[in-house]
Amino acid sequence: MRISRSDGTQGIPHPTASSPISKLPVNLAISRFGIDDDITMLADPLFDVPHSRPLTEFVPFGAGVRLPGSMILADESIGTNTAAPPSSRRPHIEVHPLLRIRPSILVVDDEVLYLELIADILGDEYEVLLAANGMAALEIASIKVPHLILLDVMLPGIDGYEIYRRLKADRRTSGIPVIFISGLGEVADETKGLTMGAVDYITKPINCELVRARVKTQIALKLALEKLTQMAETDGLTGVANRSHFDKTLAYECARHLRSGSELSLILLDIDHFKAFNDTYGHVRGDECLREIARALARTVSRATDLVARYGGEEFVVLLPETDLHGAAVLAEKIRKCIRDLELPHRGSRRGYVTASLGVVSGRLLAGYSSFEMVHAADLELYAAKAGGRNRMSFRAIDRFGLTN
Ligand code: GH3
Ligand code: MG
Ligand code: MG
Repeated sequence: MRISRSDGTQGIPHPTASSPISKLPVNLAISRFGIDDDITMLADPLFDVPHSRPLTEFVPFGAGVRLPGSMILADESIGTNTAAPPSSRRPHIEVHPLLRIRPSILVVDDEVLYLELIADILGDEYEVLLAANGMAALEIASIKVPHLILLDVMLPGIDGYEIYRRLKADRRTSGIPVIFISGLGEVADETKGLTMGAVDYITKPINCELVRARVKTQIALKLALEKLTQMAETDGLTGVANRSHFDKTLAYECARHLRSGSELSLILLDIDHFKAFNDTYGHVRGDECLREIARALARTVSRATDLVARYGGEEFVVLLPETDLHGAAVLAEKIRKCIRDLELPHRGSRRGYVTASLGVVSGRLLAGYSSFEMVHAADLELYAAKAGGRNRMSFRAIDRFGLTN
């Protein structure tokens, strides 16, 4: 049992080295409970967490400072996963009930007094991250993906407008709302910021209540939008990703793998004799069975970059980026066994339990590919698994997606 304790100086920007903030400790720990790879994060000197491991400092020296008591929601697999498209790759995260995750806000200003003042205004309600220059802001934003950014327009070197453009050009940060803060109180300046797409504009000298109120509104909007997005991407019955989200992610991953030249794998899974299951036990039990299978899949597939989705009816897909055929086949076999070992009774199947068949394909993509060639190839393997007697998998390496027609 241990809690990681680091003295916050590691992340202090040079200009604030003498600030009282630098002398306060930051305490963090990440813990995994149980076998499901659920992640629980705690940040408090009072807690001793079993199986915890220290969180590596993600803000390089001189780049930024994290306030004492702030909570970090980041695991190496999430926080540094530059390939992850928004919201699709979040592993199941459970937050200790004693410590609710607070929305995070990145404040960017070269004036240390303003950094401290805004941190003071917002620190009680939010996790506040601070950056004293534009490059540090871009780095922290891409790693932490805060809920909101307060961005000073007048920064040395790259100004706030340019930082804004770069944030919007990066897929990892483009969805973060930005409020500009500026001493330029002219209508033209404000109009420029808002026209670029900033959600609000605050002028210096700042008013504490105004900052609090405007931030509160934008955070509420952001959280509501995140919830809506999550609902739109989730299958209502099983809770895993839905078909439309899978289609989008597949297209994204195919394009990314075409550029990188690395291998992409896909598992297509179909429950055996499911019509007979419904006929025997009714559709309500059928639905419960689908939920059980989805849970088993989510448990077995643990990498943050993998995606489990319901393809339709009693078919599921697992998309495995940067994975070769060997890795995909090992996982598919683990899934097959896990479903069989659930021992869900099925009188309509000669095996007596619910089983599934799986088709697995892996390959590299060539220009001119169609992402659905992959699904089609996995479908052929699934058909082979069914024809071979069900409760099994069939796999094939295809290193020339794009030339299969
Ligand atoms: P096979 O082993 O060849 O896959 O046979 P099967 O019976 O599983 O395949 P078939 O395509 O004949 O039947 C699929 C069944 O899945 C039919 C349909 O009633 C059932 N099903 C599809 N979606 C749902 C659902 O959302 N809930 C329930 N309860 N059943 C569903
Ligand atoms: Mg089917
Ligand atoms: Mg079936």
